[in-house]
Amino acid sequence: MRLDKKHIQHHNDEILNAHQRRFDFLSGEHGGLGKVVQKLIDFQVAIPSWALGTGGTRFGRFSGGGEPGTLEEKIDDVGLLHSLNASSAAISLHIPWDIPTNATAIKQLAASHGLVFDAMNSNTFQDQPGQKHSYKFGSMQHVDRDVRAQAVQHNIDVINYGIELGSKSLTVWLSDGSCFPGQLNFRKAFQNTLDCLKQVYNSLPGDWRMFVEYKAFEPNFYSMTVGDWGQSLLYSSKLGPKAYTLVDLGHHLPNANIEQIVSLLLMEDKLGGFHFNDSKYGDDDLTVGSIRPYQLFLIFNELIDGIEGQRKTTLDKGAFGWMIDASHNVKDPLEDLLQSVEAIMIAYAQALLIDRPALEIAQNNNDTASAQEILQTAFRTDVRPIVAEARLRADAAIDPIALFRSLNVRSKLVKERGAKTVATGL
Ligand SMILES: [Mn+2]
Repeated sequence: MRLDKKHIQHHNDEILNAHQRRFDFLSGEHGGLGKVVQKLIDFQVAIPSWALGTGGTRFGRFSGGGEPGTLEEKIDDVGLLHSLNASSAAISLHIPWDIPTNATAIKQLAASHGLVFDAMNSNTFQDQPGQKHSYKFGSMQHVDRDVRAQAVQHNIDVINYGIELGSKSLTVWLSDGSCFPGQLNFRKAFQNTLDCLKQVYNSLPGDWRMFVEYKAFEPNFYSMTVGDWGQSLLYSSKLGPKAYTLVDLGHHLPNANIEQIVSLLLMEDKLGGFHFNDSKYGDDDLTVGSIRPYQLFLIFNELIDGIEGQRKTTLDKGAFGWMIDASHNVKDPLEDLLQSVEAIMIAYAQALLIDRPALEIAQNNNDTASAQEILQTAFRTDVRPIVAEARLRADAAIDPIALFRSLNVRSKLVKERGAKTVATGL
């Protein structure tokens, strides 16, 4: 379904006065909010096709109904999100779950929603029907060269689908690893994986980038062949300048200092992008900012310091892949995604309010208390009116979830698509 512009207009008119009062108060407190608002308008976060349906665990899955059953419907859902928040102008596809049968028509449909295609994602963590070789014991690390060749060819196929759609990057996440000591020769696994990644890298078009995503554990529970940012950085460094490390917030061991990892990857010009989510225990794939909003804020602090501070460019220039990678087991996926994008925008806005010159002085004076005060003053500012103002200026909804609910979007989708549709390939 498509949102009628007049619904947004009506919604905004109804709450405009209350919003304006809050935004005016903040404008009085902080100078230069116009620039902050513009940065928020320019910042776009991609939505992955697989986050549009209900997720599940290995114990079960409870569908909410009305899920997009086709690639066209997935694009429609991201289009809906984008018309509500004006911050979700890209969709990230997963092959083989989203193979386009008519790339031209799919591109046109996406363009009609104002969407482009973000990173393409390959899948060598599942066996597909009719597939010749099994990935049970890994893909690119596999002891059998035929399995490795199959994994390489799949990634090349994914690149070719992406070329047709106008994508410019490939994300490779490998579930490869081992569950028990002795199962795997670590060095051979690394070498095999590197050789395969090199073949994929050599198939990248000149203007493409490749993101090597790491994960500490699961589905393998003893070793992962791309297990942490050090291993990913090793691969991406050996591959070349088009290869980067991708940070998924849920893919670290507990209490890892992700903001420090981000700052070092940026310094080395090897940060490819992000998969945003949140977690309490592991790869929980919870709504961004729902558990550790301060960590998210500290990450944006490093992003701004490393990108806008050192390199004189901004976060919105398309040099990085920003994507949500979450799973929604108990919430409406579309509401969850609206909350996730909002949380990202809030963290970004708060980080933009940090008094950077004062922070640098505090650091140079070893004034630890002041440094903390400066960060937390920004973090404790309620910036939601700034984020809402960015949406208002971009012709989107001041309160996207309220509008989503008042229009009964989900029940309309259930009516349109049925209660038993399944969106993901999992
Ligand atoms: Mn991810």
